Amino acid sequence: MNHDSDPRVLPDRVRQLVIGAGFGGLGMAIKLDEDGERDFLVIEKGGDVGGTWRDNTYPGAACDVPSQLYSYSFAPNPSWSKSFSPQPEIQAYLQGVAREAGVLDRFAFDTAVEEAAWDEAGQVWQVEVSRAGERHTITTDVLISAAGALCEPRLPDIDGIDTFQGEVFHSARWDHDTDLTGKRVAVIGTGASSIQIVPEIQKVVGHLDVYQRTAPWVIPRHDRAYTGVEKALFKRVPAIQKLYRTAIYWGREAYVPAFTRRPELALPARLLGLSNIRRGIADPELRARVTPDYAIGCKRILISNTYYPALASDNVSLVTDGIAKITGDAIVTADGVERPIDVLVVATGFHVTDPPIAERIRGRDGRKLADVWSENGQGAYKGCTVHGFPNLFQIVGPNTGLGHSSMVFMIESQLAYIRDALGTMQTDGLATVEPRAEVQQAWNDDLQRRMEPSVWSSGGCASWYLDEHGRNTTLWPRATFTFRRLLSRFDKTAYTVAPARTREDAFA
Ligand code: N01
Repeated sequence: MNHDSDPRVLPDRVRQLVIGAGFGGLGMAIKLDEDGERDFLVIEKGGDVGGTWRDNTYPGAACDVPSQLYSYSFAPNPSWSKSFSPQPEIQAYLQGVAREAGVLDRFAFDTAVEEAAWDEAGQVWQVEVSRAGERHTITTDVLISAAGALCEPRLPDIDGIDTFQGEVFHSARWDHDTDLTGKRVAVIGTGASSIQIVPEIQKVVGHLDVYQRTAPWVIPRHDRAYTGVEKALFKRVPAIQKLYRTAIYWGREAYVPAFTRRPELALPARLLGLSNIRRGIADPELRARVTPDYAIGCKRILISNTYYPALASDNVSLVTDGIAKITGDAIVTADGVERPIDVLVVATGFHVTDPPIAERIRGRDGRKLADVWSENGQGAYKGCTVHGFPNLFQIVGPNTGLGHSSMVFMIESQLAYIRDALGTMQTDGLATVEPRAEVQQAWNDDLQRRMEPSVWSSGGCASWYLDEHGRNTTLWPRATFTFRRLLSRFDKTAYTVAPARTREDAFA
């Protein structure tokens, strides 16, 4: 089926249905199109492409991976204004890539997946979607979830937060109608989002309280604008831009052993973090309160030159006492101190180890993916496929996250794997592929074994990398080039496959 005619009409059947239009879903659409697949549909609950880069519009939002690397290898952008791109540039980049690829006619925006259920008899997925209050069922041979790991805000469960009378919003749902000028504002959380927000809003608020539960490690941000000469060279001599990208890739990859096997190798980073504190803060007492008491790298390492100076400003208070409750107009800490505020910003992260999309996917025996994962934590084969869920592929699935390099590299590795899987299904006349249980188990056992010496396990911190069982089900514990190699070919022998009833029935 071709949707060129009217993308607003949802089809009844497509060969591949992709969930999400962020880096993963958009990349998949472009590659499917390149492979000659025309009969696919991307379902996106938001109104545009971009995923996390569409949603996170808070002041100061920017990437902490250089954009030469944090961009598709097949769509270099010679016009990045600086080494670490601000959010609006990344969002504009994704919009431009989507437009130029000519795939947007197969995107259904403002459309949410309600439930996707595997139909064993028909060997297809039945996907119920909703748009503007209307429900529609789409049948698809292959379901590709690119719903994203950092998409569903995690709101803090603090006594009384619902009774707060002022403005309250999550960092990923920034309320641009709220003018912070001269207001008393509180930010809860000191993660990657918060440390970008705090220096920006400090400039305009009347007073800012920053609630820190755990001090993050923050090292300097080596950011700079690209010169006109550089940009012109990137445009005229693409090989030079590729060289930049390659150099950044290998520079980042050199950090891997310090995270995975030899945390002591991170000493230079620790020293950088400590000197960043000294440079940004003069007060010894404040310095002590922002100094982390766990190994660097255990939580995501943050980069900023402006966070510590902002904390040291006259109109900012760092609050390290635990939050006891929130009243109609104030935050009360465990020591009984009440700090009145007008606006509350919660920068408390996302549902990563319990992705909400898993609540909406039902496998072969009718069980929800979330229920299967609730037993031992989320797990997949190659971060991509799951036993009991035939013809389901995930992009940025379990244990594919990174603390040191670009997720786009991981996404492109998964795109290659999925494309090869689809190609194999076509050439071998297969209706279904499903990873064998023992193969998936062995994959995850190996991952968990590799986690043991890592700083994420031994670094002495709690982090969103770990699930409720204390297992790291989010990060990839090896070199990223190893991930790419392992996913370079679809390994049919790891799968239970079912032939199509007729050649025409084959996924083709
Ligand atoms: O979220 P986080 P984030 N009471 O989970 C605190 C990516 N990202 O949105 O450390 C009080 O890191 C929590 O405290 P603690 C990046 O991968 C990338 O900042 O758990 N505090 C922590 O300080 C990043 O890692 C960019 O003790 C509470 C904070 O809230 C990921 O997104 C930019 C609390 C949450 O930090 C998430 O970052 C931004 C409570 N009840 C984000 N609950 C780039 O530049 C939580 N906290 C690419």
